[in-house]
Amino acid sequence: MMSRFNPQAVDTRWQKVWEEAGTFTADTAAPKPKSYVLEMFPYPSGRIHMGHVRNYTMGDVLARYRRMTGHEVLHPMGWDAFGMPAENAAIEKKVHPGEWTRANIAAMRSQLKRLGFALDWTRELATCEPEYYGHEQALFLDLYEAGLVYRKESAVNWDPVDMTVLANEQVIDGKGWRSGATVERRKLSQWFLKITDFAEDLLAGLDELDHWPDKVKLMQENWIGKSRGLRFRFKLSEPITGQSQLQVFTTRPDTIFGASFVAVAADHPLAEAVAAKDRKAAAFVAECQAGGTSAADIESAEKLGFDTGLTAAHPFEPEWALPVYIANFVLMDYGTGAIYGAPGQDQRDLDFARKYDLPVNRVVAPSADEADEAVGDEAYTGGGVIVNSRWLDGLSIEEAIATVIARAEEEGWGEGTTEWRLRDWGVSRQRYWGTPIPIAHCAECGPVGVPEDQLPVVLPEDIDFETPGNPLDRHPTWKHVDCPTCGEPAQRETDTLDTFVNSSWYFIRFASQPDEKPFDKAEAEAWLPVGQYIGGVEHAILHLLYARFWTRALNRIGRLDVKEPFAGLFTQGMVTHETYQLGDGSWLSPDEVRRDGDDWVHIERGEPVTAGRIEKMSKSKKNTVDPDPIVDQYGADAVRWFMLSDSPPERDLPWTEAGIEGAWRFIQRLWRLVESNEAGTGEDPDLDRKLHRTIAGMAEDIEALSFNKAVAKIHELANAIEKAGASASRDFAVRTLVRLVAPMAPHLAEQGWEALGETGMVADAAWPEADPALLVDDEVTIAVQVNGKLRDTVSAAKGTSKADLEALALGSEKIMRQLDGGTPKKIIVVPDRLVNIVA
Ligand code: ANZ
Ligand code: ZN
Repeated sequence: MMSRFNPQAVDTRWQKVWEEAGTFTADTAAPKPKSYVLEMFPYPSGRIHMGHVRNYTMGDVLARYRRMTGHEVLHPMGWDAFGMPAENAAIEKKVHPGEWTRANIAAMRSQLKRLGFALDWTRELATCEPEYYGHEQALFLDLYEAGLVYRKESAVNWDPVDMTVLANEQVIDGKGWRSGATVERRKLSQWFLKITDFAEDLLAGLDELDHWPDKVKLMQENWIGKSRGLRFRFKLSEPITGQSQLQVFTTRPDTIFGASFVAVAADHPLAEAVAAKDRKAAAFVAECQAGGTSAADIESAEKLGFDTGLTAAHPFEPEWALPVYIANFVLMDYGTGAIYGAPGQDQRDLDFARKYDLPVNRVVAPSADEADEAVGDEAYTGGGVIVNSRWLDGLSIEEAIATVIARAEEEGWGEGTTEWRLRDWGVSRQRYWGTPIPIAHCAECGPVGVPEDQLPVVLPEDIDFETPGNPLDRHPTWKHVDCPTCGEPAQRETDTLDTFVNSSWYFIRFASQPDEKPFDKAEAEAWLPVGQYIGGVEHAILHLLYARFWTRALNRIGRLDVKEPFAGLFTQGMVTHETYQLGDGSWLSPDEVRRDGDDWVHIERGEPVTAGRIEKMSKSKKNTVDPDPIVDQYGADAVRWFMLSDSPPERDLPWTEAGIEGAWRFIQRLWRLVESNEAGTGEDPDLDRKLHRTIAGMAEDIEALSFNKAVAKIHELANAIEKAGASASRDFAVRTLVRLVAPMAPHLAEQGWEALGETGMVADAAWPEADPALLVDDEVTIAVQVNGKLRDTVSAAKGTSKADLEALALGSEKIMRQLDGGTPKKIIVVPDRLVNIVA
């Protein structure tokens, strides 16, 4: 009797079987090749979304496939559980961040479990638990001891109403996102990690990451930002605070004859000295210091300057006195915090020059003929030759750069240098829900690391969010401790670590999780590096860079031999959905609208709805689809199948009702094939060939993460099986099909494996082997000639006998027409190649 595949019963059944058998528990001691498959762990925001489902399905297919190909697989899952949303929930909903986070984790864990992912849940971790962050504190202290952690003053965005430091993204148009107060720039003593120590190595290491997308490597390269250039000193018209020179940095010394002004950052000592004597200058500096600290804020702001009245003498033309400005677009912490502007060749300098009526000279042109062309509103930033530059004229940009650097070094007023865009990583956060920084501040001893036997420094639970500011700072008792060194009263550090620290080493803790230390070296190295890491491209820069740094830092202090954490990286596309809007512009969710012919209407109100662009699913546009009801209705396998089938994994996947229904119907079709299978006899060579090609092709596709191609091959194979009559080949093909779909549709596969009377679980079965003999093309094309001229081709099985080939050739209509009833004089046959008829 035929029955429908019933995922509601089947899914939970097999999930329980896998769990009870510990099928996906990774065994470090297993004598098999190891494979570490990891997807970026989620932030426990409350519910999983389709983006998670897609990401984790891809990793799951690879993990299950690797198991079937004889690997011991580590495929863990955990929670990136510290961060601001929990604190916001605490303020808005009056629930403790820990309670909110743990409830979300529980909800999301059960959502993930319903999808049947082959995860090793015994290694689950949440970064907000002392069992995790205590080890992080120990690692932080190790790095402190090794000189890779230090403290320095640094500017932060300060919200004077909420009395808190804001992240750059919390500053909107210069105002605090919650309070609306104008944000101030304040200096605070903060903790930094010396990522710049590794700049060269982080850059060089990219070359060896053959299994990373080029675009991600390029983004990392740009972020690290290695620039070669010249540092040199201008002589000032009068000394200021004892300094008669001003040092600038340029990457384009070839433009030196185009210099028309000099500018310093608002926090530059020269600016401060001028401001001390001049009220207007002081007001300008204060204005620059208001507003956000992010590079993007600075980049987009209007270019403003203040003329200090000082001038700087041009190094080659001392009589040229260049005005010295304080400018809002010059950053203090890059290069020397001072520049010269060459408006003909730099857009920012041009905007500035036009605004303050400074000379604009062209010193680079596409060719020497264009030397006199005026510069309009656009600076010329392209290549070409140097013009209007005395003895540099006619040189290429590169030659001119080298020439100027050589002269500066010879004459002693400058040096060729390398500057890095990469800054040390500021990890101090003035918030509660994060890893406490394990330091005590003592009046006598300064900052002292908390001794290992006093770790973890646990976050206090009894905190209050009613009053503004950092709850750790305001806590009545928590921060008061005795100095670990001298025993005098001291104060705990009340800053917590950036959550990116949590995600910089979680993959190591997954690999090895002893109680007494962060990880065991040998055990961790049995798994590391992660063979395949999968996640969103939004983490292409910071998370990956920090994890690469952290791994190198551990390597430097001898804790690990590996340097690169992720051997393979894949960034998947997003799940998208059409958007819907009412006439007033308000967004509607997909379940509030229905189709009406070619139009859309609001289900309850009947109002017309405009269907808009297909965009990434997001709460703000209400175009999300919750996975839970979809799993209820269609089952895990259909959802997984749809996530894999319709688009290449690196592209966006538009969610459609038709798509998920199609996947569901195909799952049912596969089930019918299994259910109706009968043991036949005899061979079906065509089906055998199709099967073995599918086996080989799918292995390649899965290894290349081309899941949509693998799915397409399953479709073809299913078609071929459906068409074939009963035979031993067909029976074998159905059994093999079940193994082939096991990574993608694991519940159906287990149920089918059992229904076919196979033993054990399909999850433990071996990936089928392709027979090489059946992979070669065994149809050959035979050329048929008449008197040496090609008249037709026929196809035949390889190895067809001479007599059969002769008959085939003579049977061709074209040849019969050629012969026109005559009898051939002679027929020459070259097996597998040609038949030549002499007429
Ligand atoms: C003169 C010049 C002429 C420049 C020209 C550029 C183009 P990258 O390549 O990113 O390293 N600069 C240097 N220090 C700065 C600071 N602290 N804040 C803002 N801008 C700064 O950028 C180096 C270039 O950025 C330098 O080269 C300098 O302007 C500017 F046609 O010098 B250039
Ligand atoms: Zn002390």
